Amino acid sequence: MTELAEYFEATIQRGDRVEPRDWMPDAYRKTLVRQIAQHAHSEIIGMQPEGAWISCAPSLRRKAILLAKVQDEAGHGLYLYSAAETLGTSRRELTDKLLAGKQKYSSIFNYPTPSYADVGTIGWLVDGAAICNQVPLCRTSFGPYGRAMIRICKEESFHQRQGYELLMTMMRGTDEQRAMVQESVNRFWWPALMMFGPPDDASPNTAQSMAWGIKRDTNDDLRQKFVDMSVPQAEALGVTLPDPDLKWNAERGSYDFGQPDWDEFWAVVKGDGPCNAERLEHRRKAHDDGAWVRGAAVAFARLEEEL
Ligand code: FAQ
Repeated sequence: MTELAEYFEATIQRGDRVEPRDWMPDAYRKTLVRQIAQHAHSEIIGMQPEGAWISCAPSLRRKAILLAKVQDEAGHGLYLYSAAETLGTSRRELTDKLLAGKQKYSSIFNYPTPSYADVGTIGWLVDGAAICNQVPLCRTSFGPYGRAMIRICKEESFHQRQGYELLMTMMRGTDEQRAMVQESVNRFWWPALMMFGPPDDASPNTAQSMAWGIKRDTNDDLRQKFVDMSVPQAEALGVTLPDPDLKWNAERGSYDFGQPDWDEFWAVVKGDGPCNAERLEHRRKAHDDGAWVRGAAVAFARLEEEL
């Protein structure tokens, strides 16, 4: 092992951060770019399902909250693309790969949002799952990624609370509103569990990512934590979770629960989900429509250099 590789290993073992100018194995860099890019793309594509409700929000207050949340997601995408740039990959390169279907984004954003209650359910369950997954990532071994996560997690907490508060308000409303919430939770529960990735024994990346301190917990451990956290919240809300196998296991001090449909998960990840084509098409159009802005920014930068 070279001196540089030994220094890298020692940094990881001490639990210290690896910084952009430090030597790192190519595979470590590649894994980070893969995970950070997928995460950034998820934030940007993730603006679409809720963004569709901004113009139809039922009050000015709800509209202002939703607008702020969706803008936050754009900001999260930018922090993450910036973190990836410190590893030597440009945002342009990553965006091109996303648009060419060569890089992934979270499966959850390939599900439709036909009901206004979905805005609340996404906040509660999707942001809730995101927090569960991302709080440990604040301690990830790569400095810029961990620091971006700290800021993102603070905002995700607000997102989760606004979703839960929206659902709570609907649950205090009419029978029809309560039915809307339950229907939405029924659709989003299993896809939310899928956000943590495949079961550990079908996860090719977990072992190495844990050894490098990129991931701090396994997919199954985080999924369990999310279930344990969500069940009392569902009870307080007055909704049922659509899993007949869900029950408290006193011995383990955790809930037992059923498995999501993993065939559906892989189909969605491979591009065959209900909204994959629509999400990418929308993103491509937004990218093309924004070409003049990027062109103007480059022209302005050149002009400044000349002055
Ligand atoms: N969807 O070996 P593993 C948000 C892929 S939160 C799609 O277990 P890994 C906030 C995986 O990439 C959502 N693909 O992989 C928000 C790999 O494929 P590859 C984003 C998935 O990386 C809320 C293959 O399967 N959060 O956006 C998924 O060790 C509301 C094998 O899997 C993050 O990205 C999936 N669910 O673990 C925004 C968090 N799961 O690349 C708007 C950071 C797995 O080898 C509104 N990422 N795959 O071809 C992570 O923690 C990890 O990357 C995991 C996957 C846990 C997602």
